[in-house]
Amino acid sequence: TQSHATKEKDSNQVLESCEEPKMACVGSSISFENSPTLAFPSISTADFHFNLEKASDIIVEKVEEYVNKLGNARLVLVDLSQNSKILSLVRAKAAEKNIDSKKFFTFVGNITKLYSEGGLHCNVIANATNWRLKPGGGGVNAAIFSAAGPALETATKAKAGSLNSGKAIVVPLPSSSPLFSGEGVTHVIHVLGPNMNPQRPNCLNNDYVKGCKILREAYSSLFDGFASIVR
Ligand code: AR6
Repeated sequence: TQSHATKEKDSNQVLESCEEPKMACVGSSISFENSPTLAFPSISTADFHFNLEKASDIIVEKVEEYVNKLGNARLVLVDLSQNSKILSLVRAKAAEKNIDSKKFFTFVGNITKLYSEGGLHCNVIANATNWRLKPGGGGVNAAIFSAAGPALETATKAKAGSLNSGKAIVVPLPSSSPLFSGEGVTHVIHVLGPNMNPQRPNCLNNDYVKGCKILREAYSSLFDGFASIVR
């Protein structure tokens, strides 16, 4: 319904003015609950067969690089299962770094239902897409295009017809999309990661020198895209 988006807008305004009792100010520490939040899946590690150890190093490295540049905005790595290997690797590696756990954490849930099923407000979600920026194909791409309805395909086409690997593209989600009205998602950022799956286009044949470089570029491009929305 429209009411969620309205509710969220109101509480953001409250957060800025810091006046209401409902307000999430406790002493001088401001709650991050209504902060701009990017939920992102682990790029390339399922259908694209990218090595999980290497991917988890890169995720933690890039989060560490960006998290303090983003003000009070949050980054959340999401996966479907409690047993997700990539989530546990990233959690363990992030714990060894000096990363603020309010600004970066992992979350188990469907990225298209984070608010309705998980109570987590994420105004921006990332999609691990394909080079044609087309719906379907399985994984998180199929889930996001399906949950967002045709409005996302139209809005995506208006921005670009294809994407190079290592790049991301920010797509504002029309308010007619159920992801906007039901989940409070205002933007989808499509990201194309490196592909190690011989059954998919542009396979890198286990060239992890290239692959890691492209995955780093993909996360930089994703987080730069999120920063451009937050600003
Ligand atoms: N919610 C949260 N996480 C998810 C969801 C979901 N609904 N679905 C999958 N994941 P993948 P890739 C996690 O395969 O490896 C597509 O067909 C999943 O467990 O979606 O970059 C595209 O069209 C994993 O951790 O993306 C491309 O052709 C992560 O999301 C290709 O797959 C990424 O898995 C891209 O492959």
